[in-house]
Amino acid sequence: MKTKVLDILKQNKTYVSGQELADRLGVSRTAVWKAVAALKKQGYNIVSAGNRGYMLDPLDDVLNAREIKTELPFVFEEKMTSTNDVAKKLALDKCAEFTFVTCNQQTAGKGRLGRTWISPENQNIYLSMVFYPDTDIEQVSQITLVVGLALAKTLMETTGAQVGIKWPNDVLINNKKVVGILTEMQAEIDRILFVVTGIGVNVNQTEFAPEIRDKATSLRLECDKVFKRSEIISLMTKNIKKYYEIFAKGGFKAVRDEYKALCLNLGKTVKATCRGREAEGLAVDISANGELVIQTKDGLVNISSGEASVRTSDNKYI
Ligand code: BT5
Repeated sequence: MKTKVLDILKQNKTYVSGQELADRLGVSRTAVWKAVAALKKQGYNIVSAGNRGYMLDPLDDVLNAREIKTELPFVFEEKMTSTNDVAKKLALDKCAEFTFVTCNQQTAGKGRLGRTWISPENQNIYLSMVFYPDTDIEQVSQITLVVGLALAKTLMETTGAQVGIKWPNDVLINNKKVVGILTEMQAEIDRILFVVTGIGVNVNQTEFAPEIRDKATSLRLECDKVFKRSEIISLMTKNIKKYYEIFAKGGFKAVRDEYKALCLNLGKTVKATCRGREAEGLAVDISANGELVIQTKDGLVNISSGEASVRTSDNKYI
């Protein structure tokens, strides 16, 4: 009943009277009123105006299991500590490949190297997907690049904005971070048990904490529009699976050209650090293994993981 009321409200961009809903569904107006009250409790912003009836706020962005349209298996919960941690538990129980988990809020969102991912409720996407790669351990870091590419493509398609990838794991719009990616794995010496890649997308957030205000942004801030997280999730999970399958079959080199075309580092001066080693110079290539190739004053240096800040045209490092 609730679903049917919601479907009708979604189809109509304007008010639908309680009587019309009752007639179409063959129930009483009280039953309609109760269904609307229950939907509101679930977070749907249904406005009611006197005798005009009910309307679903067109800017509504409710994320729940029902709104996510996908063929992939997934778990949704309102709140999780970190979607990566929940996905890792599922992977230990051998869930299907491409299972994803997502929620409205993380209470312990993680960045890389023990950093924090700020994860306020009901505005952004927090999502992790499980993979069982049949590759060498050295290739696992390439999964971050493949997922970054899938995300950049998704956001370009969704927003039409100029989206770029900052090697290895950030997706930026206007030089500000809109997506962060964290890949974790469990492995034995010669066997990968599973890989979990977590993605945070700033979607409708408009205020950022002072410590990240200068470097973070959201789709809403950049495009001046409210986006529906469920639609982005449907598309991004499809794209991640698509690009992962290309990678699983053909290796990173199969997606390298597409990655390079969107990589912001290339042709710019970069400062890279990898486990305490530093390299500075012109970023000239992304290798067939996904390494950042830097022309330093001492010759070419390949960096396989780590950070790489990029010098922008106004001489700032981002
Ligand atoms: C990342 O780390 O960018 C990886 C972020 C991965 C987050 C997802 S959310 C779903 C899944 N579950 C998790 O627990 N994590 C993943 P890193 O490159 O280390 O960047 C972290 C830095 O980005 C922080 O130190 C802040 O400076 C900044 N930051 C934190 N929260 C941010 C946000 N919401 N938007 C933009 N920047 C942020």
